[in-house]
Amino acid sequence: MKITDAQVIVTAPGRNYVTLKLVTDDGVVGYGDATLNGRELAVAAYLTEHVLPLLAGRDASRIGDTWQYLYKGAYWRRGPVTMTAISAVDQALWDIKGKVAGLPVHELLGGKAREALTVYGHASGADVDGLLADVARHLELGYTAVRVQAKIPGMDSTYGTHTGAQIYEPASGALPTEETWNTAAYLDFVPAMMKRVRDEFGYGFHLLHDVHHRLTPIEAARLGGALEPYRLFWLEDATPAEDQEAFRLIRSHTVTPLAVGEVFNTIWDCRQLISERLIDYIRTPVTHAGGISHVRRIMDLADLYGVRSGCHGPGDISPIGMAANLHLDLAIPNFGIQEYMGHRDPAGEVFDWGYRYEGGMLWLSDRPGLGVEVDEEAARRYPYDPKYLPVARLADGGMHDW
Ligand code: GCO
Ligand code: MG
Repeated sequence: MKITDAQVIVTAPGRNYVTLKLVTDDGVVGYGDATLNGRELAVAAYLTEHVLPLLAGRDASRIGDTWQYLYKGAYWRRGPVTMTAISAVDQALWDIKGKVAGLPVHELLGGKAREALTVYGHASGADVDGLLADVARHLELGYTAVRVQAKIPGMDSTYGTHTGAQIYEPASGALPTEETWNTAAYLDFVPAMMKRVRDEFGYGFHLLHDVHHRLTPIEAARLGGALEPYRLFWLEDATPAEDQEAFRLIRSHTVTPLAVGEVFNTIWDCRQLISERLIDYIRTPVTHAGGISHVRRIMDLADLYGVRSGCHGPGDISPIGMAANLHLDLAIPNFGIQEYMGHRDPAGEVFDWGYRYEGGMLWLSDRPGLGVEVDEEAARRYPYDPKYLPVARLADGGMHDW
């Protein structure tokens, strides 16, 4: 079973997505998600120029060997662009293997370890009242876990919040928009926001919050302590994620559970955090960290240390990458929770995905492979549309972490 054709599909149905399509000599088609928000064409070019020529004629059944060939063979290891490209190949090969076997990928990973996957949804608001209305909406929809964010008073805009019914879209503008960040205002606001949420809705559901890497370790320690009465499921990305040792300081001050890892791309980024038990949830998704093959190794390492999964699942991971997360989630022993934002219209015109939301959980269909099909004609109707994530500056103009 040889790879005879390969193609990179760039399309923007609601937002940009990069998809790798591999075809075998038997006509089996596999898809992989290669979307790296704001840097889409770097991965598309990496695949087209440096990976596809190496795949022609390779045995599509040898997923592990192809992975090692692309990882070790490049000499330049790791990094988001490389690891997203390798991930796309890995996903497409798992998709092909599943289709050839007539089995969903989770069956190839050992089969279901649970029936469905508990997800958390995103509630947000332009103020706390707006947030409360959105939390109520999520609870009515059956969510048992809700991430809460609201616009911080005194700041012009706050990342991760939306006002309309559509899910929020982090990337906007042909150039990055600039947001002004104020740590003191944020640290005062978040505990008060959490109190309002618990006072209104009680403790019968999980509450999560994302800091987007904006605090120093001691600030994060203070926030974690201040949030203890509200019993968070997790506090996410409290500090810039590349500084693994920072978590030691946070950990020594608070029992609020910690999650990190959506920007990681290999097991090496997570190793110290996991083996020193500095975190509770590892968020590295299939799309950005070498695919199912590599993220499975991360989750295995995490399981040894009692760390559970909480894969990144924003709208900027395509339905293919989302499905890949879900197949892995379904099979691993240490599943924790799955982020679920959904996809903006008209993504459904291009991608036909085999999972559905019901009762606070995502349910995978029995479709073989990853279970997502791509309508290439529809993809052509939505050409690439350059968009960037915003940047954060302080009031004095200095760049801030995010
Ligand atoms: C999350 C996130 C996202 C990211 C976005 C970047 O937890 O879902 O932090 O909103 O910022 O995916 O591309
Ligand atoms: Mg996040």
